[in-house]
Amino acid sequence: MINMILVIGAFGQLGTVLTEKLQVKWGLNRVIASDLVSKADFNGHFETLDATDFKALEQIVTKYKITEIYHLAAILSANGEKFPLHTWDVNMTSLFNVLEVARIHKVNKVFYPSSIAVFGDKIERVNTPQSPNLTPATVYGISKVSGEIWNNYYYNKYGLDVRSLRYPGVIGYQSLPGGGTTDYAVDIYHKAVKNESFECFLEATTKLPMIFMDDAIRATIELMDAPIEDINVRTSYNLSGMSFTPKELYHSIKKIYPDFKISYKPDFRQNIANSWPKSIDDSSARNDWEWKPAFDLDMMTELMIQKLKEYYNSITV
Ligand code: NAD
Ligand code: AKB
Repeated sequence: MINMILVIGAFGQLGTVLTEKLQVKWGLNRVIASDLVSKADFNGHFETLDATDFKALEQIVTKYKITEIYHLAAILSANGEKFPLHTWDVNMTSLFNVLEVARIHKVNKVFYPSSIAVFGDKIERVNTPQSPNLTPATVYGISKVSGEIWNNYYYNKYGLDVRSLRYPGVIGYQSLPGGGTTDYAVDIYHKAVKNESFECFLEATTKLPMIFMDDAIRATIELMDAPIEDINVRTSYNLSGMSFTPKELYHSIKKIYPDFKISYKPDFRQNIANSWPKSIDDSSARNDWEWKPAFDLDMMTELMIQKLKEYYNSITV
């Protein structure tokens, strides 16, 4: 059977990079990108889609005979706290639509991104295990825990092959983040490269799990490619890249920009960060499908700065 891929939320921080990788892997004609609005410079097949609209989603799935869905659309942690009920509605309605369309139209595989936001204050915050007591502090986290449990239900009841990762904060040069608590770790690089100082909305010592975009995308593709018998976690796999504080990130950047300046002005996002783990035990992913991150903090900093310099030079000439 020909594999046909649908990416929902294709123009977000992760979708931008994942869609391109999937186009390279499967070919331009096998990947359908979708999002709320189109983008003029996008190269490939695109459909405008609000994933909370069941009929619109079903039409795309039948039109292209979709066999695999990457459901990336969501409202993230910081934006979610501004409109809790709307966030619940978007995150859950879109997931139910994806699960139901996939079940009815016999889609082979679904990818669902979960998050380190699923953990709450009842956990070991260092090396947080795969299956602790989940009591998330944000509506975003509540929606992700609920999503994980529904995925598990669809797998057990209908045999739907839903696979999922609990991404840490994702850091990449290709796209901007969309309203999360870990966004500072992308924004800081842009400021450094533009020779501006950076005001951080988290305290200097707030350690959080993070991952470089290349590792996050590779993990996604490796998980989706893994033989079905190797997938033992049907809620969502813990995934680890690295862990650092804003101060440690600042010092990594200062090795390249010694005059770079940072100040700290914590806001409401500090409380969210305080409820999240400092580091993650991802041994289930390592054991089941041989996950291994490649990037540490200094390697990531070097590449982020090199790529962002190229980008800013290209738009100023
Ligand atoms: P993002 O906010 O950058 O992108 C989300 C995309 O979804 C946007 O392009 C948006 O237009 C689209 N979208 C929103 N509502 C939609 C709807 N109703 N219908 C269709 N499209 C809609 O998010 P991201 O950072 O790319 O994250 C992608 C997924 O990964 C999300 O589910 C997020 O929870 C998860 N995740 C991200 C991170 C991270 O650090 N970026 C970490 C953990 C989990
Ligand atoms: C956010 O900060 O909301 C996301 C996430 C870790 O889920 N980056």
